[in-house]
Amino acid sequence: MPTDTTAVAPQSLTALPQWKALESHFEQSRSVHLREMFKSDAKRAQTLSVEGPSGMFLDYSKQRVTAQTMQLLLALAEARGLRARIDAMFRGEKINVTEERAVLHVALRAPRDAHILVDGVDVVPGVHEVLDRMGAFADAIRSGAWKGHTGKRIRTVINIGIGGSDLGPAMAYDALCAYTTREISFRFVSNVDATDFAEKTRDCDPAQTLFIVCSKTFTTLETMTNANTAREWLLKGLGADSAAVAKHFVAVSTNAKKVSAFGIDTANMFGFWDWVGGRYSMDSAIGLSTMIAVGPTGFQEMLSGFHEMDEHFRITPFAKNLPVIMALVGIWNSNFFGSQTLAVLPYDQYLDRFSSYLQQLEMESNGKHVALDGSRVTWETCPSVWGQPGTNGQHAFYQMIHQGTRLVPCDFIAFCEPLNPIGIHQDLLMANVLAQAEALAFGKTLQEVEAEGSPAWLAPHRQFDGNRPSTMIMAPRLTPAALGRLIALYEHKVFVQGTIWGINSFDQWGVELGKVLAQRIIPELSGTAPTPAHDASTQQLIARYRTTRGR
Ligand code: G6Q
Repeated sequence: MPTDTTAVAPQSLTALPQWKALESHFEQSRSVHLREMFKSDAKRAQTLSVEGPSGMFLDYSKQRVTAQTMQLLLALAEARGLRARIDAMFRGEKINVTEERAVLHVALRAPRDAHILVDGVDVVPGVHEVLDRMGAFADAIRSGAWKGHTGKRIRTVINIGIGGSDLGPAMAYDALCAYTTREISFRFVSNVDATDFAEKTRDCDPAQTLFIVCSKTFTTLETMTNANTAREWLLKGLGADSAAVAKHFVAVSTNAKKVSAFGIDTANMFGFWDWVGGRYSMDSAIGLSTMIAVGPTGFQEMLSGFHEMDEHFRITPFAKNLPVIMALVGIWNSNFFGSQTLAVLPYDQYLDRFSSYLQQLEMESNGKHVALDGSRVTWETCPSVWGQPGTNGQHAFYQMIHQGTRLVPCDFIAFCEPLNPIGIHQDLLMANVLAQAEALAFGKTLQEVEAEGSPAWLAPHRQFDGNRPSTMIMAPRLTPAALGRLIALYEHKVFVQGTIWGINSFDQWGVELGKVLAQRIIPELSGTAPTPAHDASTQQLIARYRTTRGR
């Protein structure tokens, strides 16, 4: 088994004196209401807030923590060797032990003059070489210099990929929509359900469509199926031979052999490396659609934002370190308050897909029950992560957050300056996010409800306990750089939590399982395989499918 010199013995987590200290602190402080915490400490809002890079402000004073809680959590982070783990990641050590890989998404946004070594080789020049090629290609598509097979310019870019090769680019396109060219439309096909491909291409002209096939492995069932369908659609639409593929397909992959075998010239391939995990890859060549949409300069701004947060994470003392604080607050909620979930609620319509993106980042990274040494963890790990933009959610699921029986910690994300300054919309948006966080924290007592004139029988229904924790992330404006900072914030938060839980945040064996399971059933559905041998339930469902399809 590969050794990782910085890994702390995972079994020790709940036996650590720092953990025990947190347990007794929890027993003493668990029933204190946020109302009392604010009343007894006039400086609480300032003490439990921190300003990060470029005005990114984190107010966690509405979390059920005190300065002492934070000190104890910080001591736990130290005991888990967080400093050494961060340094090991940035040094390019192979901290992804189960895949024997370095974890270097931070190298994707390192400046040109930086040096980061993997197996003695500096990876930074390679990163910039690919960025430069992407830039030239993006410019050619944006300017119309790149022509399709019939000589027309490209008007639709379709990214074909799934999971880490889809969620990041799709999210970033929405998030940065205000900065995108409107000359080209961008679409994302991921699902193996043909509906996805059919609906995304129904109004497209093949002569003006470019497919970016994004797949780290270039073997993923969904992506290869969609890519093959796209090739057939293109050739049929153009009545052309396979030479047309070169003008309408590019690939983003680490697997040049498979890319060639598909028929894409490797001159039209943009590479990345095994030290970039799928869910950490949106700022690699996987972001080619993003770069075409916002231009090389916009993409570079996004990378600078990522890098700014990387540097903040790397050098800022933990007590003022945004990702560390967010991670520790999350540990407090999950492992001590026992919350099973985290709602991420951006008050910005452009961040419509942000929670889906985070869902993968957090749940695929830290949804693990095996510790680094192979033992089973005896503590909770990743909560389920979900959400959608406010104010929409307020008219749907917030009821449960306010008055349900479970504790649902929330991350609110808000930007002060609107990107579409129309009327008073922005003030209304901000008033809502502030009001929600306030109501969750302070609630409304029975006395307050009765004082408003509610009859006694109705008052309990209108009463709010409050004491429901939330963090507010407030930034000046949603820009490419701000998006980079925000994503890096969550990436590093995930890493800190994985370090404390003693798990590998960078493998995904659960995903690998899904990639092979269906393979066995495919021929059984078509009736070409010998009699299926499954459990009785699966057997009955296969039979039913075959009958319905007349097989
Ligand atoms: C991400 C995961 C997973 C992966 C997809 C697509 O971290 O590994 O979501 O990105 O399964 O894989 P390919 O890029 O290899 O097609």
